[in-house]
Amino acid sequence: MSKLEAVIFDLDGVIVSTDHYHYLGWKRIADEEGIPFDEKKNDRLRGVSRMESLEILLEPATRTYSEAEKTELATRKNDVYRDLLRQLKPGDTLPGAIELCDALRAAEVKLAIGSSSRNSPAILEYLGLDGYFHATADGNDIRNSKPDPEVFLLAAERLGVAPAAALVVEDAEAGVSAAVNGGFKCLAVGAAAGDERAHLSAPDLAQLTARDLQRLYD
Ligand code: B16
Ligand code: MG
Repeated sequence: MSKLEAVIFDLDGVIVSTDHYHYLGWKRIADEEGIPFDEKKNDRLRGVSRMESLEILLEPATRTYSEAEKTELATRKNDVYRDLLRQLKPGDTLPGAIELCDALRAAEVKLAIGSSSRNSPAILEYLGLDGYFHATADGNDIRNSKPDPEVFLLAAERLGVAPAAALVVEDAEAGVSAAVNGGFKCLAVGAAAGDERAHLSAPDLAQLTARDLQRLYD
């Protein structure tokens, strides 16, 4: 059996709470278009690509949208979201995230980001974390977003670690599916905590030690 060699962290909802900014961005578009949208619906967008998120948002729409209109809506949402991201600064990480990363690093476990977001590089830069992770893979690098495992497989490949020796940390149902589909073990946090497919669940990363994660591979 493999020992834990790497942890691949999802970004939005695991390292940083940009999920609320996504909600505010989509909510603005939904309100302008007269489409019902709430936090519960927003949970379905976690880990899902921008255009697939738009398709989910448009499900209750009373008219059809052309491809050009969809592109315009997604661009408008991203402009609102990018504006909100500018508030981020070093330290704006979720409770326990960096402490756990530092402890894993001290235990010589490799660290990666595996995110669907094309805005990942900007987010990591605002947080002062560009260069902190040993590898990153994000929405700019992949064709198939979660629940396809592509982003996590790419992150593992960039680390030089086999999926069986890497743990994925996720806050999204689609992300837990991606981890399982890729042959990774999964720690589910936040909105995904309690997902029965996960190997461990926690409300956030604050209560977890590096040893808690290593124990899954003993
Ligand atoms: P963008 P993650 C995901 O990030 C978000 O959870 C999801 O809500 C978003 O639609 C997706 O990134 C794409 O984001 O529009 O910035 O490219 O959770 O995979 O880190
Ligand atoms: Mg997420």
